[in-house]
Amino acid sequence: MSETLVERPSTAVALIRLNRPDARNALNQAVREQLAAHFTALGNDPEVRCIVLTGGEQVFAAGADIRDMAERGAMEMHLRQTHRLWSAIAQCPKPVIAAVNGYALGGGCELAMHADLIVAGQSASFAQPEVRVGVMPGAGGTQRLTRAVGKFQAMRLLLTGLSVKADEALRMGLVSEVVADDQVQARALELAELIASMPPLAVMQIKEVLLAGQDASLEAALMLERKAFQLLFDSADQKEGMHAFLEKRKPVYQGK
Ligand code: CO8
Repeated sequence: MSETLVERPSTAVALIRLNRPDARNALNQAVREQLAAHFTALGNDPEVRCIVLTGGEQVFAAGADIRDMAERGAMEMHLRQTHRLWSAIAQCPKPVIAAVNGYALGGGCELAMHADLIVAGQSASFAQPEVRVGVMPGAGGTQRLTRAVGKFQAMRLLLTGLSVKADEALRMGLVSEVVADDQVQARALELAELIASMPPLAVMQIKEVLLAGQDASLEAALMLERKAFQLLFDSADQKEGMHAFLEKRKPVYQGK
């Protein structure tokens, strides 16, 4: 049985499932390689308009695989070049929704933060406990967490390894929505279908500009936004969306 599974709940929505329940979905190199391959393939598939990532009903992911790291040296870790695998997820042009039940710890929390939306179950918990095992986050935890929740909450989590439950994570800005535990996947898929019904070129431009703009000056980011906004006026979907509104009918988007 593969450690990650891909399902297609509909033509436009793909669901990636982590499948290492015995190790609480800990991320070993095989899982990271499979995730990179899935996100690359689905990102390139013109039929796919939104991707949901889940660890199932019990646990999202308990972090990088500690058994696999415990005896490694610095050069071995360096030569793994795992940042290239994480980049494949970060660079996915389609919106990604993390559906989080249970623990999202360490690399698991970092994985969730690679998504564009996070839907969490009421009992989900988030933490960056790397400091408790002698290291620190290595897949964006110090940076993406700070961008999501600000310096003082990020420092609290990163320096202590304390975990936050879903409601607190929502208040901090670390998750998008909290729902009942048994509704997480259903709600993530519902949001995915809603996003998939939107014009895909506009959706991808919004994602690209929002993420690139976060790391640019306001002036540069506003220019990125303006250029992307103007670019969309060359799309058939812009004409369709506006004409459909004026003609009081439902738009039919083609991604062109
Ligand atoms: N790595 C490897 N195995 C794990 C991990 C993990 N992170 N988490 C759980 N497991 C395994 C356990 O060893 C155990 O295996 P076995 O049955 O063979 O003994 C099995 O999963 C079940 O675990 P528990 O018995 O502990 O289950 P509980 O339900 O009691 O507890 C917890 C679940 C709370 C998730 C607990 O297992 C735990 O605290 N896990 C470790 C959490 C942690 O510290 N995560 C951070 C890891 S470091 C990290 O993520 C660095 C990220 C850097 C990314 C960049 C990489 C290049």
